[in-house]
Amino acid sequence: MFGREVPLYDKSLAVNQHCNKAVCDVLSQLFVGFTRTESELFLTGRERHGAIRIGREDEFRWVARYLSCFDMEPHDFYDMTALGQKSQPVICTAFRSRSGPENRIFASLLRPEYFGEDIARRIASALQDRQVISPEVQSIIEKKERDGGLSLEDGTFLAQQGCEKIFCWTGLASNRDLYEDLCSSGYKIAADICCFPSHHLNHLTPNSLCIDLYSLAMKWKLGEKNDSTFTSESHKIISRLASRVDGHWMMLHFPELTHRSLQSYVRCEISPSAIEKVVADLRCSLHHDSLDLSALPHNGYKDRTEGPDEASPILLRQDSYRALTEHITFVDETTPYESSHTARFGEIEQRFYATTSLGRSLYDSCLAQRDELQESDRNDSDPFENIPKDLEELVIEGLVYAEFEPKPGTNNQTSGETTMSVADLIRQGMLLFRGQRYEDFLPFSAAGIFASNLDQYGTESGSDSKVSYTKDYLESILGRSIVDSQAFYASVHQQSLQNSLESMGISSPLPLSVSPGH
Ligand code: OOG
Ligand code: NI
Repeated sequence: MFGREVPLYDKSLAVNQHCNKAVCDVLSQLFVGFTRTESELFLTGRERHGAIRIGREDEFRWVARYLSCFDMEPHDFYDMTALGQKSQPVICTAFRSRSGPENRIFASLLRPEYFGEDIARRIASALQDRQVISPEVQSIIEKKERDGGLSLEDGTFLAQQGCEKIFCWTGLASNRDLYEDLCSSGYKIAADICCFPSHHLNHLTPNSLCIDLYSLAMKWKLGEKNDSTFTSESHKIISRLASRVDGHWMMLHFPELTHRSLQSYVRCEISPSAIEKVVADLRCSLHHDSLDLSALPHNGYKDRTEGPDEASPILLRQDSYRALTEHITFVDETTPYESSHTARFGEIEQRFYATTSLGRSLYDSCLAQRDELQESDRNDSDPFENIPKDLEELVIEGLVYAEFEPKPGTNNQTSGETTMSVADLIRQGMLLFRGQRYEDFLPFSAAGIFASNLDQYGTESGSDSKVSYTKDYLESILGRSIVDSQAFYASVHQQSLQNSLESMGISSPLPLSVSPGH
């Protein structure tokens, strides 16, 4: 559906597939025995989240109930109204499954009370009669809630309605006066929500195995970088990646890999000439005429990647091509009025390790330091230097969540009492671990993405009395609880640690130098 709606998106998906293939070519030389079939590679590079923006509370609740039919539950509360200068008039959550978190919908709910009274009233009146989820879909959702499941036919119908109506772009707008007033007072996002008839997808975000390579390739194909810059920069990016990749990186990016499968690979080096060959192959596949993105209407690529720096494997890195200028028609006028709208962009993401609260505060302080340095135009120090680059260190310092398992053959080897700490067990290879991947979102990255695409770095509330929003508040709108993803990562960490220690025959007391820091 989205590929049909946005041709540039479809092409960017192809660029991502080619870049991921180049990364896998490198990986199969670094880990001899590692291979990916075309279809596995295809699935790896598909979309991982989409974003929708909703106007009314009851609409938000219906969307939540609809997504719950697909086992997607709201995770975490993001208050975009409280980001100072970067604020937007929305509060958000992300719908995903707890056990299969790979597909997510980031959903924003407009807060009319963010605006002055007059605008709030006009927004309410523009939205009051909209019905995006039809009575037929509503009754199937109710049936699912009653019966605890759906027939294949009903499930298929729900999915179809999603693709044919609920999340579709129509290009049909209404309430031109309101649209123009919202845009000119800096509330473009509100116009995107209130003046259209569906919960159209704002973007879909594919999964990259190397976001720097993808962003470079997109800039080249969009005509922002020339051939020789692409060649030399991609060589550097791939060389840095090759020097950084280890078994943990492999397990993070390919969750189906186990400790055992990693052991079966033979670890090798990759030579500069082999990297040259990977770059040449990538150039050749991207050179294909149908990937001449500069021939399609576009507004360029974003200036800066959101999230941590390239070397710090935590949380989430995101970038995007900028929102496209799309044709719209105001249809509620005697003579339909032709115009344009700029809101839908093309994001990309690469996910890393989920941080504990300790790790998250470290990240937040690095980010604040980076902003300060940028303001002062200095770049003589690296704001992310205090973040360890290696998973073992990140786990031992309690900065990220892991999932533990005992090394095979260590069952009941230790005699109950031990003076070894968890850190010792990790360092000696007795306790195996994998980093948990971060499955959620980052409000400041989202703000950066919103900002660059709206050409507005946030807009502070125009209301006299500032409301502060809480998770409870959104829960009351949803009529259900919001899952606390931090608690979930922490419980996987703790449980797997405890189970591993038990099966190794280690009973407490054991000095736990690794704390999940929740
Ligand atoms: C949502 C922005 C948030 C992300 O990846 O952080 C988001 C939006 O633009 O509606 O999708
Ligand atoms: Ni996004």
